[in-house]
Amino acid sequence: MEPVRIQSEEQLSQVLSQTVKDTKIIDVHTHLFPEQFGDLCLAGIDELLTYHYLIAETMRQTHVPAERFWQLSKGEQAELVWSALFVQNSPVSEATQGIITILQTMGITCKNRDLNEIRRQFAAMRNAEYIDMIFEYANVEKVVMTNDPLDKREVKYLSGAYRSERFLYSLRLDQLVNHWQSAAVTLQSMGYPVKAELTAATLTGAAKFLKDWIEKLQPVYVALSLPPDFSCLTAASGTILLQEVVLPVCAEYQLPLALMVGAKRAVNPELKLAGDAVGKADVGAIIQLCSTYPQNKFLLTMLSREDQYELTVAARKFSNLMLFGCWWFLNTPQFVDEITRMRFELLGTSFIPQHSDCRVLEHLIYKWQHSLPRIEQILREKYSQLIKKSWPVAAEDIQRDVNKLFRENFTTFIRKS
Ligand code: RAT
Ligand code: ZN
Repeated sequence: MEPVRIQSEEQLSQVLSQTVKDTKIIDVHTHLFPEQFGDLCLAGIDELLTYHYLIAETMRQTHVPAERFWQLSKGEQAELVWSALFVQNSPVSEATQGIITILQTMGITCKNRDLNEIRRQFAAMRNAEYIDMIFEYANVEKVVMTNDPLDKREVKYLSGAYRSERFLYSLRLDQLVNHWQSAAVTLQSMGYPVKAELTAATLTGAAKFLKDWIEKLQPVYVALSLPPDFSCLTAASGTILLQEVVLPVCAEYQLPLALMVGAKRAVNPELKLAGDAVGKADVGAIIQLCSTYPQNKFLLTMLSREDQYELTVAARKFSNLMLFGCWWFLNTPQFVDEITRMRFELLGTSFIPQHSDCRVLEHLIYKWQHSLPRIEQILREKYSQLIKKSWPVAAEDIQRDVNKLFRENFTTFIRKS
């Protein structure tokens, strides 16, 4: 049967929205954990309010010293955030609007802005199907976790036999690569024959650690965040570990390396997780990696707005480079719109438009509800231009494209040959 051509703007909008609704998302980078991971599985209003994005904003609106804030219990911290950002001020920032989106979607009322009332409503909803319900609201099928066996709180769960179709492993190497001195001590305690100095035996020991965890977890990719000043040309221990250990092991196992570049860690260490900032990085270093290691695959996102254009052009040149997401401070309406538009215009549909970076389960709702309509709107404009120029656009074309953007570009990229 001939595919049905879309004839009008109205029909286009209807088919596109329905297709987006019908396409279950694979969320390629989150910090979520399943219930089996005990206290690492975060959910509920107090966890939502103590998200580090909101803590940073609270510190600007109150005069509470950071040290005092960290002495408070989780519930007290949540109360302070609520009062500072939702009662004493209007929740206009992206992260505060996210909370409002979650409340509205879940049908939670907050007429008197009473946090206890909201807590009661959240508690009343918790049941065995709660996680299913949140995934359903967000239209997400699978999420990729961020897993670090060098994290003391996490390793006990990773050592078990947990496997799930919904929560996929990724092996995060920030501790190993960016903090080798302390990682070496932990590796020694695990029985790996490594030293602080990067001797040949130490590099072999680090590679063995990596291989053991790849075999145990079967991650969908290996991941690493890099500072803005990352360069392949330095003799820093991180650069050596990346080139001598991580890239060869990734190539051997045919695993993509996800690089997240441009976070300036702990510019205000008092704020802990909330104390990281951003710096412009060097896209030249990424080009060098992609060309020097053609047998490796790179998933890539950069944090600085200023890097986005160069990075998108770089992606045109290397098929082993897959861009993903508008990361962290770029996950705001303005930047999602700007960056996604540019990517469509320079890369067609060959990129992964967004990931959520959720830390708390219900984040899935707002992160996707805020970005999806923007991506959909840009697509609508592009199809509309095609239709106006008499190019045949069929529902099947739209389904193929949307499926690639939210699922297949990722599943194809991680597939082993
Ligand atoms: O977005 C975040 O929550 C950041 O703190 C980071 O976790 C970042 O996404 C990362 O993965 O390093
Ligand atoms: Zn993250």
